[in-house]
Formats: sequence, structure tokens, C-alpha cells
Amino acid sequence: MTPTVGIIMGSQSDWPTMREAATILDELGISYEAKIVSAHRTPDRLWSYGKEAAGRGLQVIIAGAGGAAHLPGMMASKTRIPVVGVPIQTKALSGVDSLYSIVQMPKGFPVATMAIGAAGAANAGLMAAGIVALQDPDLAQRLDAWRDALSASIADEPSDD
Ligand code: RP5
Repeated sequence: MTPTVGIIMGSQSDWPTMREAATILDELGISYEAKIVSAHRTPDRLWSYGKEAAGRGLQVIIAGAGGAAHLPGMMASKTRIPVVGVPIQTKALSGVDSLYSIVQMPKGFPVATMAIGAAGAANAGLMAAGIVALQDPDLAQRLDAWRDALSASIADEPSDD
């Protein structure tokens, strides 16, 4: 079965963060694949993934990378499929390096850039869900319910516990 969303990341070390996106897609019942595709270490893999993405039926690509984080932008240059970028939090520069590498794209090749780290990865899953839900009414209902449940889980008042 062709997955709806592609989750790609530059390294195995990115998976603990990118798993947050996968968890959201699992919760919403969206099919996905997760692959290691590095702009620097496996450029041929990046090229063929981007070249085949539309033909395979992928609807959104979530791309996470850290440091000199060129994966999301290079993927956006290779496919018209919407690319959601996740800046991985790095040890050296706390992910500001990743954010700047991903967000400042030239006109013509957009990357929808999320926050640094785990929250950004989870939001990438939700962003992908919102895009896919535009053409999928059942998913739209599940996403609305997910959002309502989150709102309902927020207490009215703070607790000391
Ligand atoms: C980037 O370099 C990856 O996306 C990762 O965030 C970072 C470090 O990779 P490893 O050295 O941990 O494999 O390409």
C-alpha cells in the first residue's frame, strides 16, 4: 500500500524526535513510511526519493534534519509535494543552526518550517494531517476530534501536583 505521508530524516539520531510526527500520524490513522535520507551522506537516495515522490502518491513529506540541515530544502527543490521541515535540536547550537538552515528558502521552493525539536515534529504530523484532511472528510473529523480532546484536557486552573 502506498503511504500517504513520507517521514524522512538525515540520521538515525533524528528518529527520537521524528517519532513524534509518526505518533501523531498513528493516532490519526494516516499511513506513512519513515526513511533515513541524508542530503550529505546519501545524496543519490535523496534524489531518487524526491524524483519518485509524486508518482508514488505521497501527499506530504515531513523532513527533519539537524545542523547544516539541507534535507528539507533539497527535497523541496526536487518535488512539488509539500515539504514540512523539522529543525532537529542540536548539541552545539541548540537547533538554531537547523532552523536557519531550513527556514530561509529562496523564492520558488518553499519549506513549511516548524519549531525546533519535539514540538516541531509533532506539529509537522498535525500539519501533514491538515493538508491530507482537505481531501479526506473522515480524517477531517478525526483531526477535529483530536483537537477537541486536547482542548478538553487543559485544566481551568493550575495545580501544585
Ligand atoms: C544531520 O546531522 C542529521 O539530520 C542529524 O541531525 C545530524 C547529526 O547526525 P549524526 O552525526 O548523529 O548521524 O545530517
